[in-house]
Amino acid sequence: MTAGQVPAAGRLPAPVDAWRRHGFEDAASDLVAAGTLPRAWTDRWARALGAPTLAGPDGNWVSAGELEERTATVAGRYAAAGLRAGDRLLVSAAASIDLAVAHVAALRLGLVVVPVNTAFGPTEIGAVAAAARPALAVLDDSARLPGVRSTGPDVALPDGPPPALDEARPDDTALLVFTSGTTGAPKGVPLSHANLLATSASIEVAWRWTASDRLVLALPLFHVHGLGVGLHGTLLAGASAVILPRFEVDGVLDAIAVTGATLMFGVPTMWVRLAASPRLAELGALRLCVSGSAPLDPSTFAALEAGIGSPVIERYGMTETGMLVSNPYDGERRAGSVGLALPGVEVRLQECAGSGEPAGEILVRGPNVFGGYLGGVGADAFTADGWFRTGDLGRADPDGYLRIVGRSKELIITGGFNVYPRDVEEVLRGHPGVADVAVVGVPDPEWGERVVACVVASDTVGADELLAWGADRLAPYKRPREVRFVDELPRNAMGKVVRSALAG
Ligand code: MLC
Ligand code: AMP
Repeated sequence: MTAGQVPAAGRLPAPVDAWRRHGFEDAASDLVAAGTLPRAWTDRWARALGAPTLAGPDGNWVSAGELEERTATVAGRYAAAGLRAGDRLLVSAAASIDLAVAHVAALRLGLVVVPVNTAFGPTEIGAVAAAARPALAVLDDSARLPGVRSTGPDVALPDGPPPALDEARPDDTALLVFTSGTTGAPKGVPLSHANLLATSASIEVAWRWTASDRLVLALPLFHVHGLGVGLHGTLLAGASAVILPRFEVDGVLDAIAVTGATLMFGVPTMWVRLAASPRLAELGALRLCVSGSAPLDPSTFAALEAGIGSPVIERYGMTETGMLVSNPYDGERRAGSVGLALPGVEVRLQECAGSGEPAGEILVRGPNVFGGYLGGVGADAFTADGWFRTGDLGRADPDGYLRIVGRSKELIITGGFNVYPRDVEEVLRGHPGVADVAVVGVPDPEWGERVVACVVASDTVGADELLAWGADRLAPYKRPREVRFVDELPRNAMGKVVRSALAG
């Protein structure tokens, strides 16, 4: 990679200019002026105490005033349990109002929330806990994490005196998200209050999110999509959300009909399933549908547009950066493109040295971008002049619309969940019948990519045995769906496995 090379065709327009053309006028807008999300949220609540904020599938609404009281009470319980600002709270449970309250209460007290995938078994959640050292865990099932003090999503701990609230500073860490590392140990991504606020404020502007909007939130609350975009954005806009414990096509459509929802956010697998429903046209009741976390196939985009009557907005983001690029609300929503750099975000493409390709690695900068991994690992993730290297490869259309054309990082995205090939390879290599293995993502119409293990066997071993070995040791979404036996793995001159040759 050479520094500073910006191919003319890959230069994206200055974000404010681009958005001004699509109706975003406030060039001087300071996205992080409110300081922190808890401050911004409580300001909003105070202005409309009776406004509905969150409801569960039963349709019972929690008002802004009630949300303020419930989060203050739970924050008081954390404090009475000995937790102080800066302490870490590990959170892993299905989405619910209680869970949202537990999360917002933690941010109001200045705790650092460590969200963990509910599919993680004891080994995987244990590895995160060992790295995060939480003072307390909020768990759907305490047996998942023995040895760590825990409570349920309702935080049914003794009440305590009212603690100081909403005093976190913009630079304080609010979220610590662990992505699996290819080195085996989980890699911590600290996101500051200012980072989270910048993402929420940027999409509020870009998607014209207002207090009259109502989101169907069927995403898990342990990733930035459900948490940082869905929940935080709803509360910043003073809007409301129906929180569903899991995604089901009919459950989402019923919730839209019953609650008069206006927004739905989802990963492409959700949109593929909705597009196949005979009830697809019911999504036409919404003001806006947004897809992200993985590429939306243009054929799905077209099927949705035909069925709903208007095109979805595809957007692009990352845990480390929050939201980066989005198709415009007004103006063309282009299939196969993630759109324009969001307000406040700078994007550029850096050509791969000598590749001769018009595509380059996507580099980003802005108040939404984190400051670096926990413990200073992965410092090469930033260029010398402070741009974050996303590991995604992009190409810009002449008018600045960005297309994601591949990844330079070894990552499989299945149903919007990230699978790091080496984590799965390590598990399979532990089987005595496996001499060598490469795990790849194979294109799949529903999941985007499907996890496939290419195995060089050292002994007589069947595919079923290896699949069962993986099933005993890996969260369901990481498990290989297929084993392909090969005589040897294709390697380049450096001895590195050529994964692209296996992923067909
Ligand atoms: C579930 N399974 C998966 C899977 N999800 N397998 C592969 N990939 C996945 N993502 C497994 C189940 O355990 C089950 O295994 C089998 O697949 C079928 O289950 P299902 O009932 O059909 O799946 P379902 O529970 O409906 O889950 C599908 C889904 C879910 C799409 C609703 O995966 C999901 O909520 N995805 C959202 C992920 C997300 O929020 N990503 C955001 C990351 S943030 P078995 O073995 O029992 O058959 C990010 C930044 C950004 O990327 O830009 O947003
Ligand atoms: P995560 O680490 O879970 O936050 O996943 C971030 C990754 O998801 C990005 O680096 C991209 O590879 C991918 N991603 C997110 N949105 C999109 C999108 N709209 N199109 C293609 N890839 C996406």
